[in-house]
Amino acid sequence: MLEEKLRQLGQDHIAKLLETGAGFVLRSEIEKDLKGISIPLVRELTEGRHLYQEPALVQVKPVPVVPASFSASPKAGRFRAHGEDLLRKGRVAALVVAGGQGSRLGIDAPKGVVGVAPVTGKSLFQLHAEKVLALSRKHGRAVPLFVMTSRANDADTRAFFAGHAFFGLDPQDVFFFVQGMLPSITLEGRFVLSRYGGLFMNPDGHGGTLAALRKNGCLDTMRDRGIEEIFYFQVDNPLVSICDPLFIGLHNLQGAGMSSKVVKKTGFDEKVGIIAEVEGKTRVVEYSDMSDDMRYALDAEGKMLYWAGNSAIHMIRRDFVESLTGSAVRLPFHRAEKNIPALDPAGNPVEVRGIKFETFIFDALPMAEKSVTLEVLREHEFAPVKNRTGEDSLETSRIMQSRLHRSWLKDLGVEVSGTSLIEISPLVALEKDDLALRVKSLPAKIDKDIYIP
Ligand code: UD2
Repeated sequence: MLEEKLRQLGQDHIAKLLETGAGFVLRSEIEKDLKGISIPLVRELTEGRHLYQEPALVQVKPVPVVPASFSASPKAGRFRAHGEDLLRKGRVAALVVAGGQGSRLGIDAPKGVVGVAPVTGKSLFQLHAEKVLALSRKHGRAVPLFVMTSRANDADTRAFFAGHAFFGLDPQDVFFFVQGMLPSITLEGRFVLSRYGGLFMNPDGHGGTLAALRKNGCLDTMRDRGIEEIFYFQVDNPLVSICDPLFIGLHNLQGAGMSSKVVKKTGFDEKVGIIAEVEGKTRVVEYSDMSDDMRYALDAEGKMLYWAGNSAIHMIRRDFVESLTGSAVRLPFHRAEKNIPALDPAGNPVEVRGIKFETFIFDALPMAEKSVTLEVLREHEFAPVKNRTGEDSLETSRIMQSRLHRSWLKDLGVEVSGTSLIEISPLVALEKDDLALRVKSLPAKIDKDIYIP
């Protein structure tokens, strides 16, 4: 019985409200909220267990990084060819985490529907889907796309894909799966009554991807389809080079469980996590966990020592996810305090100070026996859309997308005016070499905004 379950969780105040039949408390909503969540886990979290502990950061050093220049070296060929081979054999899936809303951008919709392309205004989802389609055509084998949604945006995300005919992808190759939720609690460990009559819940963070893959049967689907490797990326980065064969090859040939792409931090104070070796293990050290000594540390040449910024692009072996989610090992929960819109025991709207719990995908890195870290150039692969204005905004991202495409055209001998916005469809070119094959169809000179479809 629901009241009993709540009492087991130490949440007598909600049980009592249910018993008194208060009209603003909806039994059906609370039942829905508690369905599928692990009662022991929630109990332990409210008791302060399984929480992330800041690493001691005593034995820390930079992680060995494969430099961006490696990509142009003759040695890269073997790894790239291996990655391409895995794509041809259908061994790789793409996975985008898209549980977030576009609230920071001022829209109440899944972030993936935000229009970001510099000329056409194509959405993030369209750009990602078209890249996956182009990749599938290029390698003669469909690359399945897994889309992680959250309770708040699952229906809208599915409707967006359906409403756009899956952007040309075969719907059989697109898999939506919903991440888990956790109740937020007050500073005293009590559940919060939401304004909708249920509990105030929050998505369990992008680390929830791993458990959600198992729970929703995606790992079985992957196994049935022969998928061995997962290319993981965030919905907000339109420049991501999905299933980059070099990255796949480096990670797979070296037998890594989880690998990462890093970009050079723009400066000591850029607020991104960095990848470092802590007590012999590769891990992300969050910006907020770095001491000043670490943040401003210099190498022998006087350059930033911890420059390897986490781009949140990873390769993850399917069997690594299987072993993690099939064991008692858990990703640690990070707690974040925030103001929560709630109802008081009399049903009046109030704001309470509360805690949400989230796991982060990168906390799986130290659990992998091996990990490869590959540097990529920010201007080629990383232009996330986070804010409305300023840094990492729609504007900066559009400029970066246009700049990259302009550089491809220029390198192929096209004269391009400095002010024109340039957009090349992923269906035409995923990289410069693809465009080189079509060089004859390109204009000799471009002096206005142009979309090359
Ligand atoms: C993340 C990283 C940061 C840096 C940056 C790169 C964390 C804590 N920080 O910062 O170090 O690498 O990205 O862009 O991750 N998401 C879900 N479900 C959730 C939470 C997030 O699907 O419960 C997705 C979300 O849709 C987005 C991505 O994860 O695609 C990142 O989420 P964010 O925008 O909250 O992360 P951010 O920018 O704080």
